[in-house]
Parts: sequence; C-alpha cells; structure tokens
Amino acid sequence: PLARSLSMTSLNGLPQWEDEDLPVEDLLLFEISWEVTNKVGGIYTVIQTKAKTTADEWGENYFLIGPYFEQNVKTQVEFCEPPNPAIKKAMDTMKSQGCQAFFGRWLIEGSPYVLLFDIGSAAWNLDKWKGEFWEVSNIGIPFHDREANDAVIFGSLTAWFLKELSCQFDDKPSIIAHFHEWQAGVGLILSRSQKLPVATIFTTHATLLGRYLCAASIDFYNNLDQNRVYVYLCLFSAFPDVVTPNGLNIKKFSAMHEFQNLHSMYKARIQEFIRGHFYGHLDFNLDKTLFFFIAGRYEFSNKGADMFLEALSRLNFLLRVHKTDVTVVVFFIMPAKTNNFNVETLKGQAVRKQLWDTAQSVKEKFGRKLYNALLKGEIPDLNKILDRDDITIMKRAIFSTQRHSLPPVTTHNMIDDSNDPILNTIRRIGLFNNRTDRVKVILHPEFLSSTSPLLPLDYEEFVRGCHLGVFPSYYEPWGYTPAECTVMGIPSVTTNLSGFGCFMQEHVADPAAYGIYIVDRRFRSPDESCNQLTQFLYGFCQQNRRQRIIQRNRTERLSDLLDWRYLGRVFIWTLSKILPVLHEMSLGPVAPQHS
Ligand code: G6P
Ligand code: 1S3
Repeated sequence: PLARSLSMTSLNGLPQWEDEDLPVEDLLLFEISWEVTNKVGGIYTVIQTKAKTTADEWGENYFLIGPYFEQNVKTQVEFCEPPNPAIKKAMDTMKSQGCQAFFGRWLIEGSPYVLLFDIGSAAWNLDKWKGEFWEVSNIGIPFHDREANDAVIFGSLTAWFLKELSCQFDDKPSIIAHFHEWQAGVGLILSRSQKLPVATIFTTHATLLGRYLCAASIDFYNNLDQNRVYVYLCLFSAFPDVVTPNGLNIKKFSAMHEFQNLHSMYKARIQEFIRGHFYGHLDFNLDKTLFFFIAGRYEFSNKGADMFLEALSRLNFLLRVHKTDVTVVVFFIMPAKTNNFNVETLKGQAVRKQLWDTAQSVKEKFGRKLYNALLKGEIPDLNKILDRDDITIMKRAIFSTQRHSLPPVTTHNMIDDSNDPILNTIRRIGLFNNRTDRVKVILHPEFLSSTSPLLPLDYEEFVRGCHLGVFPSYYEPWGYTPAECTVMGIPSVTTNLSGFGCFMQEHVADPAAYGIYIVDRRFRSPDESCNQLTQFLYGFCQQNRRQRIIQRNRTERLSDLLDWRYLGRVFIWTLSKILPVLHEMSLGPVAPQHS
C-alpha cells in the first residue's frame, strides 16, 4: 500500500491530500500503548477504533504493542506467527532471555497485528531497569508504585524489542514508533537515549498533572491566573507539533429506523434487569422509566460524578414535588476494586427468573387445557382452568418477591465501601432507592460485558438501550463517552471543559437541539452549573416519547462529524511529516530527533 502525504493548507482546517506518494512498503509502524487490548479508559477507544483506518493505509506493516493479560487475550486475540522474519527474530532473542512475548491478530475491525509483553515474566529485571532509567533520565521510581514500576518494565521491553529489530536493518532506518501516554513513554525515552534508529512520535491524551490538579482544586479554572500552574499550562500548549482529533468508526444504517429499533431492543434488556433488581419494589411504570448513565475511568470529580449526584438529588426533588409519573434509573459504570457481585443483586435476577419460569409453566398448562377443551368444541370454565396446584405455585412465587431491604445501590461487594466517593455521596444525599424516590441509582463498578450473569450486554448495546448519557466532566481533554452516544443516536450531556463539548460548540449552531447539552462549567460557579445540569435533566424528563424519538434522529445526524474516515487524515499527515526524520537518519550518524 502507498500512503499519501498531506499538506496543512486545507479546507475546513483539516489537511488535504497531495499527489506525492510515500513508500510505506519499506516502513514498519508500531503503536505502543498500555491500553492495547486492555480497556482502562478512553485511550483504548482511540486505538481500537482507529485501527481499521491505519491498517487500511499500512496493511501488513502496522503493529500494536501492549501488555499481556491472560483474561484480555482469551477473548480478543488470535495467536499466529509473526509474518515478518525480523520481528520473529527480535521476539525469539527476547524469549531466549526469559521474556514472554506473544504475537497475534487483535480481533477488532482491521484485525491489526499485536505484540504483547508479559510484564510479570520480566519483573525480575525491575531493579536493573529502574537503575538504567535513572541513569538516562534522573527520574527515580518509588518502590511501591505499581503503575510506575509496570511502566518501567513495559518501556524497557519495548525499547529492547525496537533495538533487536532495528539492528537487523543496517542499511536504512525504517521504523516509526508511536507512543501513547506516559505509561508507554519510558520506551520512548530509552529508545532516544540509546540512539536507536527509530523515528518517534508521542501522543498524550491527558496529563497526570491535569488529572491531579483538577481533582484537588474546587475551582481550578477560575483561579488559574492566581495559580503558578498557568505557566506550566502555557508550556504544555507550546510543546505539541500537532493536535490530533479523536474519531470513531461510524456504522451507518441504510434505514433510519434501524438504530431506533436497536434502542427499543436493548432498552427491553435493561428493563429485564430492572425487573429483577427492583423485585418487590416495582411500583413504577417501566414504560415511563428513563435510563440515564455515566461511564468511564473512576475519577469522581474529574468525570463529574460529584456534580451529577448533586443534580440527581435536585431532580428527585423536582420530580416528586411536580408529581411527575416519570421514574429515572441512573447507572454509574465506573470500575472500582470489588469482590464480585453482591448476593442481593444476584438474588434479584434469580427471583425474576423464577417468576418468569412460573409464569411459563402455568401458561403451558393453561394452554394445554384450553386446547383440549377447544378440540372437544367447548369453551372452558375460566374459573376452573387453573387448579389449586397452579395457584399454590403462583402464591409461592409471589412470596419469594418479599424483601426486607431496599433494592441495592450497588451491584458488587466494594472492597473499600466506606471510603467509596459515589457510595458516600449517595449516603449523604439519601438516594437509597426508596419507593418514593423518582430517581433510582445503581452503581455497577465494573465495565459491562455480554457474558455477565447480571446485565448481559456489552457497552455499545447498553448505551443504545439508554435514553441519556450524562458526562459533566471537570477535566476531560476529549471525552469519548458523549461522542459514542452521539454516533449511536443517544443524546448526552457534556461540558465546556471537555474537548468534545468545545468541538460541538464550535461546529454545531444549536447543540442542545441535536441532543448535545453543554453544561457551562467554565464561567459559572459549581452551584450554578449544577442547577443548569438539573434543568437539562428535568427538561429531558418532560419530553414525551415522540419528542425523544425526533431528538434521537437529530443526534444521530451529527455522527459524520466524528468519523475516523475524515479525522484519521490528521494522523496520516503526522506520520508523513516524520519521514524526513528517517531520511536524515539514513544520511548521517544517528542523533536525537525531534518527535
Ligand atoms: C424507538 C422505537 C419505537 C419505540 C421508541 C421508544 O424509536 O423504534 O418503536 O416506541 O424507540 O422510545 P423511548 O424514548 O420511549 O425509549
Ligand atoms: C483519556 O482517557 P480518559 O477517559 O482517562 O484519553 C481519551 C482519549 O484520547 C480522552 O477522550 C479522555 O478525555 C482522557 O480521559
């Protein structure tokens, strides 16, 4: 395949193709990230969704490097031999020295090759590698910092691999290594310090500084001018050569109603879960129940879970005083440390199943008796068609739905229940799933999976079945969650402190009319922002079904704006800019390069 170079003289601010072709046959492109095959946050989504566009361009010369975790690999990777002999040789050398490396195809769109390193198998090198890293960078890694230790091992393995690989190409350098986020960054520093003939790119998706500062400061942005951090922000924004957008793979249905049908279908599956979870307390109308959710990395205030809970408490009040017949069930999908599902939640689904089975067996018997009566030309006596046994079975089933506790606010046993910020806020505001509450909450502290015994849906199916995604982020460089809602035609709430919110504000004249509600967290106080969010939620609850259907159609129309087919060009352009670096390397002695 041939990649085309791009010039930045463009229409609509995006690069345009130039005629010149670049010979990517001679080049190998590696993308390195801790989130390759390993879902932690939004970086996984970037890499997983962009793979198809990159594989189309780079074909067999495109590889992803990530960490090996058995549970991830079992469901996502098909092992195979590396087709490229140089890669095989580099891996064999590493394996012969005790490092476990695995190669295969990642079973996602584009089926790119992946090379995965088993961090544990190489952990015995940790002290030595920390020492080497200190020598070149003067960065000391604390003894107990598991994440930083893993980053050193992962980075050292990556640099080792690139070294073994690059030394096989004596004539001209032909490797581009694209590192994502700080966890992969050690590999970049080591590659540069060892002067490997590899061109490097670094993409950051968020900064730890940003994450920590925003989480720690109540009103960080409004006090920036009094804050010494301002100068660091200026420095950060002066560093990048290119700011690349984040896209998605857009699935276009030929018929408009198809995504609406999917909403209906998956909503029915969520309703089924709700029937179990709220057994004995199902005194609300499921046909008038709306499903809201927040999902992502568990950063309580950065992702706006704090403001969301406060707004839910206000919404609960509004729905109650206005005696609205709408009920809202809110899901928090944010992974935390747990000891599996809790008994009460599992029991809920077991009770639901039992009621279903009882209804089926009574229906079966009823149907047979009715059939026999009709065969005889009789209309059966409907008062007698159910016998005493049937009534007993049904009464027993109804008894099993009695419960002495409220439907649980979390589906799992939390390891740190008493310090969990979501649970503590729920305790403080008193949203305990009481019968009188019009807003019910469920914390699901694990990413969703279609194999779950509780809520057997994958994330995409779950989103489709919901009515509104709510992401009132305080620190969100981009924010995939509302973007994913948009491409599935599900309205969402975002903020003007998220990249996505700003992008929509810039490109869409009246975002709210298209189901993109943007909370102003930049120029308003936290209380004002929370009131605005509450108004968005309350307004949404006042829509009727027809209005929701029309709004979903409008939301879905925005999806083209977010397509990788369009936004992926910026990445391809970036790669084309790095080729002169490789060219320079082949001319003279290898020196540290700009990346
Ligand atoms: C989709 C389906 C309709 C269904 C509607 C429910 O549009 O095609 O058949 O009535 O969803 O919408 P709601 O917002 O009430 O879940
Ligand atoms: C980061 O992942 P996060 O969810 O922790 O990278 C994402 C992809 O670039 C970005 O969308 C998000 O804002 C960041 O926060």
